[in-house]
Amino acid sequence: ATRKAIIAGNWKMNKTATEAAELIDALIPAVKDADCEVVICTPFTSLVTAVEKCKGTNIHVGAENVHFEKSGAFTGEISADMLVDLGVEYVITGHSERRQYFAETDETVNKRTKAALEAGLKVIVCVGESLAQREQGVTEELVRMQTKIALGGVSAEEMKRVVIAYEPVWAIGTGRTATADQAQEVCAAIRKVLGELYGEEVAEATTVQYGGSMNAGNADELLSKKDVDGGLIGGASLKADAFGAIVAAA
Ligand code: 3PY
Repeated sequence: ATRKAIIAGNWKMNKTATEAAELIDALIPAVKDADCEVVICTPFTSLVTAVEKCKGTNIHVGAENVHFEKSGAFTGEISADMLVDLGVEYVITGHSERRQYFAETDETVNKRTKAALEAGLKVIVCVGESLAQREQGVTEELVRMQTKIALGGVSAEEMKRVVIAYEPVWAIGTGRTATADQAQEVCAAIRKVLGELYGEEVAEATTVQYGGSMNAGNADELLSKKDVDGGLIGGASLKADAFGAIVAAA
């Protein structure tokens, strides 16, 4: 693909801040020669460490979630301004684990995405179908709808800071990966929706990642596809050598 490829690690609920420091020390040399943009999305508790350690390196730091209100009585939540103030650059919205376990809906994904963009963050918006939905043949319709709702009210200008991650739910943390052709098909469908919403220029410029058990062994083939512009990496992002190999493939 001609667009900027982004390889982003999604650490999920892994690594204490102490462990994060050790992993980042190993990641820095492993990704320093990257041709793509490299991002690590860590738990909130590791963000200060990550921002500090990644200063002056080619690693960009992101959070895994953000609340949509600016401040107030929302016990336990973190606002976009709080992330920006720490020096955090990216945030993931709508990961399927948040949809599945934390009552995330297309509407709240949209609210989080808009709040994050308004605060100046770059946003990795996740969409993807379940196994039942794929088997019913509604993958494309579903992903089109998720993408449209998530981007409601987002301007073409703001799209410069939006990345879409296609993550089939059946491939997340299961070790099952979509085939490169399946990934290509849905990433292309997402780009088509972006074209309908924002025009060809924005659609062609937007990074669309694949996520779901991407690893050092399958990254090459997935990333060789025309509309697959990088990856959102789960388990393999927790090992410096595996993450380094995926980055090298991009
Ligand atoms: C996975 O690879 O399992 C992911 O969910 C990446 O976000």
